[in-house]
Amino acid sequence: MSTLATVPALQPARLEETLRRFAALSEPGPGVSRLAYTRLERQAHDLFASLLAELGIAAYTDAAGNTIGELAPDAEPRPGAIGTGSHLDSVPHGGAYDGTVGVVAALAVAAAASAGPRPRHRPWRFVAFAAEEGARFGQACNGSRIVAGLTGAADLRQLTDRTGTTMAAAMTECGLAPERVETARWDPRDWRAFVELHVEQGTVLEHRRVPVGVVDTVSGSTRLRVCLTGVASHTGGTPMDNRRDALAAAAECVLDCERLAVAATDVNTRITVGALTVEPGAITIIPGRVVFTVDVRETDYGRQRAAAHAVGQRCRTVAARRGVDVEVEELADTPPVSLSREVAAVAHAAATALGLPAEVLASGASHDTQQISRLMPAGIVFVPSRGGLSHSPGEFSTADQVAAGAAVLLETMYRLDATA
Ligand code: HGY
Ligand code: MN
Ligand code: MN
Repeated sequence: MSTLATVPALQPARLEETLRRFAALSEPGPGVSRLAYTRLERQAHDLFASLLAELGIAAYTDAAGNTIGELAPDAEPRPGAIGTGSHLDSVPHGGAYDGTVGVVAALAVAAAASAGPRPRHRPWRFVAFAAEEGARFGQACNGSRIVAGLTGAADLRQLTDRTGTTMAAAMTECGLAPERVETARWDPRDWRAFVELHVEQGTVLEHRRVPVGVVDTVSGSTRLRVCLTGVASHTGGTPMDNRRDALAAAAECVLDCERLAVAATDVNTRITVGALTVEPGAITIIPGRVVFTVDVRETDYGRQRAAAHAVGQRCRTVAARRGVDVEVEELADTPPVSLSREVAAVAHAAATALGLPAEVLASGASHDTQQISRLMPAGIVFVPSRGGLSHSPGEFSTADQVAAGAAVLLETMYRLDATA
């Protein structure tokens, strides 16, 4: 790798140390648990702001909980800021890299850029988005959806976690201002481009032994909550031909979801039941009520909607045959997006200039940049994930892989800065 490897801020050991500091801000393990709009997420944002402050970069937190720092240009100014960053919340017992790698790399870029000597013609913004994971409230990318004007104050009062706490209440509890999130919106005229570094959360780069990925398409996701209501009754006294077993019906629905995805014509159709609750949940009671979530992913919106519709239909057919009531609720729906070819080309050229092979690929996971791409040209650079594992304590990327990604990110930012 070129001279960038000599940049102190990009050294693997330093990046790994910062990753460890963020990973320590977690509920008890295994893995990292730092859910959206919790005290721990805010502590992570405070750490981000303090690390920027050490570089002389003042950061502010907006009404939605996004934390943003800006480095002013030091050369002939050009209109429109460029930005980089990612999210600091995690799924329960997730990994130390999902989101955090992009924030740590943004800090390294801020350190390298503020040290110079290369000129900067645009404001450079460093962003930690709030509440990117849908694990708690169902909807993903909330902080970035808010800045993109896709989620407003009214929505925050509708989204609830499994305890019934609304997102608005959780935000208020964290000292944020859900009723003022409109003030957090970004003006596209104020921006030139945005680029995010993220772990791949898949196996393409590892299998092809390529250190850098450049994303062309980010999958969309439709998220459903299915409630099946049967009759809770005695497991001994109730004959098999006189049951309305909600869990047996759910089990059939879960397998049908898998069958729909496996039978789909496109490998990017992915359907998963990730959470399921059973009531009353006792060994001697036939389950009366089951609630489960369905996550439908696709790189083509037509297929995504068709797959989500097919899931609902299958659940209704199974429920009708088994005499069980069914409700299918849509929790969130985000279309797939094709990211900016311009930013992808700049990132690819940056990797090449550093002597790093780069591969263009789709992202199965959703990302904040998916929302930001509605406001400005935006791109995502991937680093490999060991075994493709993510949303798991086993999530891992080597320090050298993270350092290579951060170097590509820095070079990409300088190239975007230099564009017209
Ligand atoms: O769910 C996702 O794809 C992302 O990790 N929020
Ligand atoms: Mn992520
Ligand atoms: Mn994630």
